[in-house]
Amino acid sequence: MKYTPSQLWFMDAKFGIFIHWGIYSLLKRGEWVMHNEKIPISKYEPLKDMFEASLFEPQEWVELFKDAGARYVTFTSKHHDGFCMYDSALTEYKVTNTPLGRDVVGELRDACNDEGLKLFLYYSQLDWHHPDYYPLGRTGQYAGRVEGGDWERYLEYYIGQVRELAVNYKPVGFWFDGMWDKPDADWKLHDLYQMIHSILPNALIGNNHHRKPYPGEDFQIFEQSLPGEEGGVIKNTTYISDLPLETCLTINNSWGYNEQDHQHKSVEKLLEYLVKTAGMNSNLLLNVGPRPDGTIQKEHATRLIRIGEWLRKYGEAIYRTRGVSVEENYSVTRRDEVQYLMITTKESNVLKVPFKYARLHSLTPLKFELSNSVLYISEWSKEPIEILKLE
Ligand code: JFZ
Repeated sequence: MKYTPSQLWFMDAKFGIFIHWGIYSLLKRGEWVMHNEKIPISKYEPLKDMFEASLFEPQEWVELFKDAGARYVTFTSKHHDGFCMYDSALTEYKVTNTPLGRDVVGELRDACNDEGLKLFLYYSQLDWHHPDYYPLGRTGQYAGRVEGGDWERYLEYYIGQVRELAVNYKPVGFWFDGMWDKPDADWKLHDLYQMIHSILPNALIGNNHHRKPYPGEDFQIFEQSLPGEEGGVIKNTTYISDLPLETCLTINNSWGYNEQDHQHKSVEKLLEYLVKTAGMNSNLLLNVGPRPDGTIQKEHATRLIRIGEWLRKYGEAIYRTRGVSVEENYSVTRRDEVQYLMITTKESNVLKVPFKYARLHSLTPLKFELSNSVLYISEWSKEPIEILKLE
């Protein structure tokens, strides 16, 4: 497949940060709280009048993400609850009408520009708030909307919002989600994608619909599992296209801030995901769910800092590489003639490896011998992942 310069940049970037933040954060029970707890709009809407976020500092967020080694950020401009985290001209249900009263997407875009990170905008096509999102799909039946909205008018609204996001914030791309709520509905995808590419010809469009990519999409998304893996709760397509790939992952089990969720993956586990996604020729989009005050919980901030320390030492095995393979105990990436063998599981110290090369040296301090494509490790290093470089 011939890739565009934007797609090549994306595949070289390898690592991004996902941000789920909105008025749902105030309830500290994740981004699906409105649906999961059957909260009607009349009870949910007043949350916006409590959204102060007094410690919201986009510069600090972006400095942390840059320090983590991320090359881009994907931010929730509107999630399923329909609340807009930018200054939309098409609704009053927006962050500029809260006590915070600031254009969060605008300020994040500026902070990203200042730090040289690129910004993608997540946009939910599913909307539990809009009166014209009708007939209802699999979700949103507890919102208490009047029956009988006008679907064509909803399509005009959501495509209109994506247009204003494209024109006003010029993101590097869009990350759509929610079509799975009404899988057989006409979402006017062709018009949507054409409109975006007419305004931003180099924009990268992805859609988390869990199906084979549609024409006009520039990268393929996998949720919470490696490309090709069907996945757990969330069923991904096992079809892997030729498009650039991205795997999105939570650090714990929640996208939006969830104060009860202490299932934080270890740094070692997160590095294993980074190495395995790279071996699968995929990017890793690692999520944070800031707290209602705008700060990022320390369990997640410290893990990002540790990932950044690792990438400053071993980033050559990740950035600007392409995936070769993922085996049980190791993954392989390559850049031109150089290959990187990254051992993720230190069970056996005898590894059959697909290499005959002589010029093999390790980036991590492990003691080894290679003979006839068998690697004998006599002493492991203290590093969570052993890296051998083949030239
Ligand atoms: C979706 C969102 O619902 C979730 O809140 C988060 O934004 C994540 C990144 O993407 O997660 C999904 C997507 C698809 C299904 C369920 C949750 N599905 O098809 O059942």
